[in-house]
Amino acid sequence: MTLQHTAWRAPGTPGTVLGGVAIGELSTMPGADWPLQRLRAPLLCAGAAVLHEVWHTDGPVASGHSDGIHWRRADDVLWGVIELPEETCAATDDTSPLRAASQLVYERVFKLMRAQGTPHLWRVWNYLADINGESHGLERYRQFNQGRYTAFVQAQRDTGGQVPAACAIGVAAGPLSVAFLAGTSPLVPLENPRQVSAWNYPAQYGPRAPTFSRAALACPRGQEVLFVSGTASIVGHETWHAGDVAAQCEETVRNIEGMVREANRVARSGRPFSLEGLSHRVYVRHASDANAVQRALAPLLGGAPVVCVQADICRADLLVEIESQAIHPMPSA
Ligand code: 3EB
Repeated sequence: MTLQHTAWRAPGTPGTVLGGVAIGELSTMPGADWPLQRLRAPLLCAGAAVLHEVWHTDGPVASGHSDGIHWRRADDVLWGVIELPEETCAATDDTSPLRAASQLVYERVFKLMRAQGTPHLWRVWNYLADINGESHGLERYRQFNQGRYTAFVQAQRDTGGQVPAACAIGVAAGPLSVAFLAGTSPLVPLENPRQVSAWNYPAQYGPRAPTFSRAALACPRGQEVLFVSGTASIVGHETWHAGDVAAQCEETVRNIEGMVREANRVARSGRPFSLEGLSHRVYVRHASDANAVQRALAPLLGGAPVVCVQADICRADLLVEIESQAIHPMPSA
């Protein structure tokens, strides 16, 4: 099978679809008969109200609904999407609804992965409402981290090291929304020498550290995919350039560059990964910063495809976050 990442402006595409995401701010988001994540956030630099990004495959697919997860399986890859309104999750004395919802979502994902024989979680896209809001005495992003961490522990999975690439992003409203790619083969997790591993963040960032790798290489049959996780202006474990969106863009790109370098030390697909060869999704906290972000990034990303979305970042002092990916063919044996 092959996996392609393409963007287009209207639903409907040739080939077989594994799954995808619709990004935009329509009151009624488009539907699909394949698992589609809805990222309910304003597009900042597209000529359309809704943009689709779709993973294609050229082989046969199996689909299903399990525990609220809409999934599709093609050969050695599983794509799934789950939306869970946290209101449906009961709070207890020490568990907020969001924390409970986060744990439940990941428990369901791990259960499906076991059933499908795709035990390796490659990449996760997490979207939650009001990510910087506080309730139950804790910022909501930190509640999400608690629930995610607990699910990893209970599934007897690594909570540092062999963990997926990911992003965790805030939207105005809506259910907790998680999309994931899992596979039959292990990923190669990558860490950034400029940054403390997120799973090692000190307790000042919350009682449980985030469970993600800075980047990962995954190998669906015949291909090598580089997933660079959501990346921000963090050096060591600290936010740099608070209040300066252009400088945050530059620091973020330095971090992505670092990950591209790490990837090329271990990549097996031959042709090196490069900043210009990645496709990027940029989350901008303030829509009014969109032009400044585009001006800062244009000379750095060398004309690579960029999609800009207005969304909240998981630290209140971060103004921008960028995630990137590229798919390379493996040289045939
Ligand atoms: C950071 O570097 C920024 O919790 O899954 C980036 C990517 C971030 C993933 C996650 C969070 C996550 O800490 C935030």
